[in-house]
Amino acid sequence: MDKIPDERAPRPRFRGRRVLMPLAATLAAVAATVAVTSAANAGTTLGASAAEKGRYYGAAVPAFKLSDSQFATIVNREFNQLTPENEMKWDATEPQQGRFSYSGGDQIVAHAQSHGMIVRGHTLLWYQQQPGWAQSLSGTALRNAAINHVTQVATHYRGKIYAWDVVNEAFADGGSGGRRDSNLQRTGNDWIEAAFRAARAADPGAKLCYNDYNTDGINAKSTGIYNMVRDFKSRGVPIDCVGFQSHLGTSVPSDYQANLQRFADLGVDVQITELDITQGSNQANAYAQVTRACLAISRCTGITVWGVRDSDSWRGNDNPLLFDRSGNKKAAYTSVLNALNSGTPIPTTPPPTTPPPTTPPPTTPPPTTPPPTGDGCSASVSLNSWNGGFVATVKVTAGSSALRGWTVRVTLPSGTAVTNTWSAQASGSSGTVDFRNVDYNGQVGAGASTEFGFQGTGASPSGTPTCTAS
Ligand code: G2I
Repeated sequence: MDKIPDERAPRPRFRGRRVLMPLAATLAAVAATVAVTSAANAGTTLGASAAEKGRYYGAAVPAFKLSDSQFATIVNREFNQLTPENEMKWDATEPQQGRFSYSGGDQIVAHAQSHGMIVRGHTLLWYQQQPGWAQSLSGTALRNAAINHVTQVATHYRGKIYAWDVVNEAFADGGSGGRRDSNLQRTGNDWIEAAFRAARAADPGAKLCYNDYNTDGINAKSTGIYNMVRDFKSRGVPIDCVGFQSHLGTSVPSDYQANLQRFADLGVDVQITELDITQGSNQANAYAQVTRACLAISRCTGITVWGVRDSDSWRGNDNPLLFDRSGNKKAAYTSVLNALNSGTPIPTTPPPTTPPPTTPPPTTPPPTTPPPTGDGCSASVSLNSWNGGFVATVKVTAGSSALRGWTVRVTLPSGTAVTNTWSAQASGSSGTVDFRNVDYNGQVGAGASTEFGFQGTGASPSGTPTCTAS
């Protein structure tokens, strides 16, 4: 049986009991209790009922609405997970390159923590909601900026995020099953795995998810994502979960549960991340179907609705949420609560007895001695290492003459392998590796710099790389 749901979550407090243990222990313990005491313990709120089934039930919230008392009352009463609706997106967190702004996201994290709720981070990289400066970048500059963004934001929130939507909406709609064209995609097909590796390095305790929409049934798009996840798992790219946004019309695809299950069978958790369903005669029933599908899958760890009241929804007049514009519970709400309370409890895996790791990974600071300047260029490496792997960012600086091309030689410790390189061409994957410039970054003005990066498994390289102009 799968272990549910999470050994890494922050410490939540659920209604009615002070809990000072990790979410997994909490939820599994609660589920175990429920298994023997049955319906007498039926929860009276979405969060409490979901917790009894070993899940969370959450909502997307914008920071500014937390001071709306009607909104906050519902949020605090009903949910045990929050997702910032916009506050952790690239345009919000890095409005100018290298200048980070965390106020909105911090506010939501603080609210969640003080109310015993966990946080889903949304989202590190997305083709939309990019700051203007990123929209105008391409190639190496964009790749490096994107990886830096992932590293900085995930580091800022390290230890506070249950799961990150590392990459959002990277697959195309329609029948191709392939990637969506975007500035990020044009930096190379490996941009998604580079982002996941950087996120893992920055916050090894967060679950790392891929998140998308129109993936709720078995179709070309969800199958494209399924193939990517299978490939990532087979190559050791760190992915832990897949988010299904589930912005639904009036019905739920008949193969909704089967689709979630096929992903779970790949060895990742699944989560419903942005649920909303058009109001109509089937709304309450459709909400119950989604709830039951999640409860039927042991690796479905929770559900998030994309807003609280219908007036909070991004979907105009669809009225797709669980509370009406006055904050009253709708029929859909009751339907979800009943489905949560009547669902089968999760198989009761005993709570983990060892606490989750709380120490951040060792981060090796960049070397402080200036690199050698022979041969017309120099290279310095900055490392983000963790137990078993690393991300290296290498800065190549021209000497007093401009470069027309460059090669950086790195000696890897025995047992270390390069698994992924961007903005350079690697001569091999182990031992002494030469990284040559690619077309767009060979020319570097006198005294100017460019960057490339690589990721690897095993111990990180420790010596100073050499740079040769060509
Ligand atoms: O579009 C619905 C969702 C689809 N999946 C990814 C989600 O991140 C996305 O959420 C929506 C938010 O609900 C909207 O609130 O994403 C939109 C685009 O980021 C959000 O709208 C934007 C407006 O377009 C901007 O004009 C506005 O500045 O919200 C921004 C902040 O209020």
